[in-house]
Amino acid sequence: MKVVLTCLFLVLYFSTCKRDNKVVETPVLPDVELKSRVVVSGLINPWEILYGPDNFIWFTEKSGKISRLNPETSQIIPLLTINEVRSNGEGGLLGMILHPDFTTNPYVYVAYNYGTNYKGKIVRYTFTNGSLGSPETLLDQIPAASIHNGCRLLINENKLFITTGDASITSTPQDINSLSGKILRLNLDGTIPSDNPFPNNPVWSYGHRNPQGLVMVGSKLFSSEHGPDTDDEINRIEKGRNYGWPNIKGFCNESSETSFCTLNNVAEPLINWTPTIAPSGLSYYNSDYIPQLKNSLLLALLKGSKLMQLKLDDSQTKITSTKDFYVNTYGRLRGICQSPVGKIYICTSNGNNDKIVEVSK
Ligand SMILES: [Ca+2]
Repeated sequence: MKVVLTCLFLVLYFSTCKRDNKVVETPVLPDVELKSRVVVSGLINPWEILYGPDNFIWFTEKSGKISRLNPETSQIIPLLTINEVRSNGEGGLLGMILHPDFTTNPYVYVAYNYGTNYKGKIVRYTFTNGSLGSPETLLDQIPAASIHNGCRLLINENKLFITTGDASITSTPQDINSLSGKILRLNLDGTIPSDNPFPNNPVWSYGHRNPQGLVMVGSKLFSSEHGPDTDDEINRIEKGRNYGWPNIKGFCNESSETSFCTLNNVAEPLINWTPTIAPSGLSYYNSDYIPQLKNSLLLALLKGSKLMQLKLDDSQTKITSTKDFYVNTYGRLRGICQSPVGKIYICTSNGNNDKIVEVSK
């Protein structure tokens, strides 16, 4: 009895009590209290925010502007306006990523829409003496439209991943010879990696509608994706897999879906949402700074107008719980990034007086 009581007592402080009464060393810490602070306001449709190695937040605005923000002083340093960008509905200057070895390779990769026949392209700029120049186009002629342009960028192991939407033409995501409705993978010079799933083809996965979030967790790639009137999704992206759009929405759970799913080995989402919430920016939090967020995906929601925590299991293959933050506090949220310390930054997408907000403790 005494042993049992001792164990129960310890459970109040520690997550697990082993059968031999030795305590496993995972303390259940109380949640730290979070506070949020508007770092800057008055922006118009910021889309991507990145925490740079210079301790500035680099961000795009859909109209074509790239800027750096000092999160301590709120000073904005404009870097470049890309005159070629044409903002049209959801399209414009969208994704951006910095080279992972930025000090030795000061390259900035951006995704934007342009031209009267409206296309998307991926361009690499070089950052020298405080300004961006020497644009090199790495990929061009990505179908674009006023809706569903994807454009989230990610670099992992010297490969550039690019999400593309269906650009409102639903016949293209199942066509591996079209650049739309895909997650693409390129070498950092724009060439096609020899180990891509389809020879001489930038397609890494297909059957996507409009993925707008992309993050690597260890060796696993996750994306967020806008569904139609139902079935927003989080997917684990695997080489060469078909994610079903437009034949499949969400899980392979309708009688009309099962044969397509079987024939095409369709990958099902980890989680889906109906009614839809419009998921966009996605990050992975594993810092000790905010312990209750460790091993979680963090998701910026547009329609849902909140920040969502998606807690992962230890193997990072399942979402075990979700929790909402800042519901209707800042409006629609588009992008998310983190500082090395573990502070979180989110940007709003309300179309006027947009903000970059810091979440700290
Ligand atoms: Ca379904």
